[in-house]
Amino acid sequence: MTMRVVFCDPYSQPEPWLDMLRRHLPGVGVEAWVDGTEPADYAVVWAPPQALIDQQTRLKALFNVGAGVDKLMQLRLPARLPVVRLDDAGMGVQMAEYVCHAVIRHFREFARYETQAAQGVWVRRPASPRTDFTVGVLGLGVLGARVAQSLRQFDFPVIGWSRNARVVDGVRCFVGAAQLADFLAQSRVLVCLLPLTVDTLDILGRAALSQLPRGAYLVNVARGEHVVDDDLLALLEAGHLAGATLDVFRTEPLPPNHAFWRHPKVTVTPHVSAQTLHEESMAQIAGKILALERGETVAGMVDLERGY
Ligand code: NDP
Ligand code: OXD
Repeated sequence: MTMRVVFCDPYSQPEPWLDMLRRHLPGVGVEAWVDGTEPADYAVVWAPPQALIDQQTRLKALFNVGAGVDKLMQLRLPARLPVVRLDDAGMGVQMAEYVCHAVIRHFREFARYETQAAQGVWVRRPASPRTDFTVGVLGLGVLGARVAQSLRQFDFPVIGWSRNARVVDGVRCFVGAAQLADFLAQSRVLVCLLPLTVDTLDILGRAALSQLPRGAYLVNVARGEHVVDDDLLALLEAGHLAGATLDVFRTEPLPPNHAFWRHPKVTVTPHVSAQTLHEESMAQIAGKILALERGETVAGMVDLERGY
């Protein structure tokens, strides 16, 4: 019987994705999922409805067209269903350039120089010492480790925090809740690259953000739900935090009346820090489908218990 793959992403047109999957899976039946589609062997999804899970009872694996599986974790998934997320697939380099840009823009005061230039003002500011400009990266997974290593290329001291002990070249690593306070106290810039789970929801509220050194800067490129918006705004107003670059929000698109849009210390981008690339992601997923068919193991398996 011909192998069948269904694709579902309520937020995008399916054709480009289907074309690429078909190209990488010749001889396989690839179709867009609609309510009532016959059970298939594999599903490739982003934020699918519960109906897909309920109706696709023969799936050998569910592939998430993204690195974060928080949307999938809101569904009722059969415990036996293997869930596979994107593993870099071209996102690492994008995340590295986005975060390095945000950190360097802050460190080198480029926003101030842009304002000066617009006013025709020639004023040099003293260079800041780099050795005590420590960047802390929350999450040392596929993307966090890549970002931490990219920041090291600019000689910033880099520290990282994860759930289990990690070794990342040139990065001082902190582990678990017990070492979070110590990690935060040393982070002049805090970069969030955690998955959204019950443990990391609201993690960047007043309690954690207050532990950053006065004048610290926040870069959130993970999920909006990590940050308690009002607490961040209050700490910016109080001058405890110097600013924030935010790519992700609790509600996306960010509502027009949200304070972040107009806040002078906040830079907003529309969830673009690392975009899912059609070609790279479909090639990776197709390769993994073929590997699973050969009985091999694949990277990026999600642990449904821990939620990432
Ligand atoms: P990974 O699963 O590879 O890494 C997650 C890291 O977070 C791991 O180091 C993990 O620790 C750590 N972590 C998880 N829970 C905790 C916890 N409770 N305490 C401490 N550390 C924890 O994910 P990726 O690097 O691939 O992606 C990270 C997130 O980035 C995604 O989940 C997604 O939400 C977001 N993302 C955003 C994009 C955007 O465009 N804005 C694009 C792509 C992803 P351990 O190593 O011990 O397991
Ligand atoms: C992802 C994302 O998780 O695009 O891949 O946010």
